[in-house]
Amino acid sequence: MNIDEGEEEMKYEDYYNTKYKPKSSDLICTFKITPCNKRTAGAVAAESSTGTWSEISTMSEKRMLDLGAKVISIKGNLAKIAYPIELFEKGNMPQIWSSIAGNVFNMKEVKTLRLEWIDWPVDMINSFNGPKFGVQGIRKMLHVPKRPLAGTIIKPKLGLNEIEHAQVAYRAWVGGVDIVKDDENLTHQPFNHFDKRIRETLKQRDYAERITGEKKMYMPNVTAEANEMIKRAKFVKSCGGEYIMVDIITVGWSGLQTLRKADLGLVIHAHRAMHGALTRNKQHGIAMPVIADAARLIGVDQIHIGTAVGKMEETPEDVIALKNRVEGKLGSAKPVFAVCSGGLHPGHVPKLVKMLGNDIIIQCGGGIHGHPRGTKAGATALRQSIDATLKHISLKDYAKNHLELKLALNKWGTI
Ligand code: CAP
Ligand code: MG
Repeated sequence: MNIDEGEEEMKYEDYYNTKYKPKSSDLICTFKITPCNKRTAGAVAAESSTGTWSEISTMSEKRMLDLGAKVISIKGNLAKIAYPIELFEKGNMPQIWSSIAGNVFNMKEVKTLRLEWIDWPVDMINSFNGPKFGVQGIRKMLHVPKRPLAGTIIKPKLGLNEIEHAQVAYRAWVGGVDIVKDDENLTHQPFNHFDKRIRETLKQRDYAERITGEKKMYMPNVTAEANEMIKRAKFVKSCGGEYIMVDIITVGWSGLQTLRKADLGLVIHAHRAMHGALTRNKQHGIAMPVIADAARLIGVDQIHIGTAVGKMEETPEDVIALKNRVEGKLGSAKPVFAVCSGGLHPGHVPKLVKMLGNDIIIQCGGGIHGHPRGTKAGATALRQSIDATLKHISLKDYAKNHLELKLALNKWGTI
């Protein structure tokens, strides 16, 4: 640290400043730090703002600390750090994360570090596009004002050709799902070309809409290099598509911002493949609400939040907190539609609705395509389960005169 005449050598503890009154324009992070004390929290504040490990001769200590982040509180292993907004480039999510979620995770000063929560200042929130549609916009597009939406993922994840893919989608739509999506790793493979898949599947969507009289949606996966994503999204739009899905972690904040800023008028579904590498360890990494905030500010319309009852590792408390976060107040950003997916089948619906309410999209992959009578019956069983739940009839009773649901419960049970 810089040592003016007679100044003491600067220390990480200098970034600890509980007398600092955060401005409303500050961005405030809550970190779980092990061990958590003035030095370690100060080190996180320094390294994520203006400081480094040594005194320097290029700036006075006062200027470094004035502009720098301040540790404003330590409670147990949680430290709150306030960042003057001047440290960031508004509207630049990659830069914000390079600061608050960059080097700090690898510093020897801390044994483990987890970014648990961000309080975003309005100026920062307003520097992003935010969701274009959100929950109400999607419900309006689908003409489904209240009930949970039913979705499926074409399975197997990979391997079907374009025609087979489209036929499975058709069967799911006529069986009763509202939304069909590509799986997270299906993009443009030798056995399934993007453009042909989109054309064939949207054709089947149109047939399914005519047969059922219901609005149906297809979510093609546009995950790719940013320019290619824009090209693919424009192609989806040119074919009459209304939705795209993107793997937000693997494309990164820059890719997602590029896609959103293209403002193509398409609903953006955020798949979070790879999030577990960041979120699963409760001592080290980044909590999912922080990732969801960033995706929402950039402007996704729906996002996976987990299920607590399916195949992925998460607690009901985490899933409920995440649901509350994605639809809760975040400046003027629209509420984002929570997507429950991962090991779900029709027997899970009552528990999901009880835990999370009706504003959820229930997606079943294996839980539809693994139905004893096949995809169409699996989709029907999911809709029957949703109908029973909304009518407050037990699935067991409803299954007495709904064969598809009965067969699903025989195979997978209910909880
Ligand atoms: C679910 C899924 C989803 C996961 C993602 C899969 O398929 O398509 O990608 O739900 O997890 O590939 O596993 P199944 P999360 O219905 O067959 O399990 O929603 O937790 O991000
Ligand atoms: Mg998947």
